[in-house]
Amino acid sequence: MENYSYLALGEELDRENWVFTKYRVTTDLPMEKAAENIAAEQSTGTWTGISTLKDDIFRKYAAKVTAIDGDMVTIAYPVEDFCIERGAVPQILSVIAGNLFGLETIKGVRLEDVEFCPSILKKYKGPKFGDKGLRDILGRPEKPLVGTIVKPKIGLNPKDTAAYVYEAGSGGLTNGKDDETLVDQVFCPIEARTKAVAEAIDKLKEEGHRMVHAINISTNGQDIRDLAEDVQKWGATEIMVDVITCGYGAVQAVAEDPKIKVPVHVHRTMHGAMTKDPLNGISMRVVSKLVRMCGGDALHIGTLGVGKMSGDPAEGRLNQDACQSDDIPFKKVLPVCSGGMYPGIVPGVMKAAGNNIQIQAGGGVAGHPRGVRAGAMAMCQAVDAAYEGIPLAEYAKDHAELCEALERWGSK
Ligand code: CAP
Ligand code: MG
Repeated sequence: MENYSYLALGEELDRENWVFTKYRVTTDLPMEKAAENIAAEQSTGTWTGISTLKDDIFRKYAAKVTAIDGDMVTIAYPVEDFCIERGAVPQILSVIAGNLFGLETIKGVRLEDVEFCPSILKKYKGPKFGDKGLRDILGRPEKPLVGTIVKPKIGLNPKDTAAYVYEAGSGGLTNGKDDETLVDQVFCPIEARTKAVAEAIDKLKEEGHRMVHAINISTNGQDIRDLAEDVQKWGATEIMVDVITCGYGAVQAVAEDPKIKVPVHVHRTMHGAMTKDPLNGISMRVVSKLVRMCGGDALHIGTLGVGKMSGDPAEGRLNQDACQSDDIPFKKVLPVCSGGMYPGIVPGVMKAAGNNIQIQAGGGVAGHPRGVRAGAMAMCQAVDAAYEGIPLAEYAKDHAELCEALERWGSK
């Protein structure tokens, strides 16, 4: 039994055949040792030398620590370690983000990034619609899409949900969505809600306004595709999946279903459990890359340090890049900036994230002093002002709804 070394510092590996990962590691061990522990545990090793690990197995399947820069460790995994034919994210995650989090010798480890090789990417289809597809549906080629989350997040019945959507669309919003905790509760059955919202959206269309509303279908793996097909039949114009609670396979199953012909909005509720700690967990950038592979058309990326949810601007930009970069062969995911949005912070978000985003406000629409329609108008006015480079205070002089929103919440 021999003890193998997983260190290959400085070795240049072929990007066609290796998956590269970056981990931020906190440990009392020498960093090289800690990095080797991770590479071993996640590929051919375990806590001791083993008689069954032969040279040829090690040579073909062992991960390699190719760089250490302070607390940042690069580990490359041979493509053969992944079961490409089944193309499954669960197996990928068990390799790049599995047992390593529990290792006693590692005090903290955060998977910061992953770069997949072409043979793995080829097994995924990416978004059916992507940012451009969504914009085409809505006839809005350049300005940020402006949306709302129906609030309160639970409690409204189908009729009141539809009335909210109609008011929001009448105020100019392009997107509506269910909240992450609403699926098919007794107070708001999904069939009745979907049909009522579809009627509201049809009415808006007759009046000349295009809008989509994402119905949350987050449910068990064995049911989610059927539910997606059902809500589409009942008139859904978009579908929403909570990716962390449902799993990437759920997004993929729905997005790759050829019968599904509406975009998939991906919510990331519970992501904070793994993304929030800077020294432990999994970065949102990794989540974003996997969602894009699995076919999400729009994905929450945070408000780049401006809204109610934590998340710094630099991380937000990395998430945005994962949704939008040109270096992978998929359509681009529309980044969604949501969480504590209100008109006064719209320019800050657009300054940080640009125009190719969906800006969304729940409380920042429903909390307007004159109700949902005025709240929607105020959000659209804020987006128009920022798009045209006009300060909000000036624009508000002849836009009453924006003026009222600024009086209520201010700006920053
Ligand atoms: C926003 C929201 C979203 C958050 C999630 C909420 O509502 O509906 O779920 O955006 O955060 O319930 O908080 P408000 P993230 O506009 O009323 O805040 O997008 O960061 O995952
Ligand atoms: Mg929500």
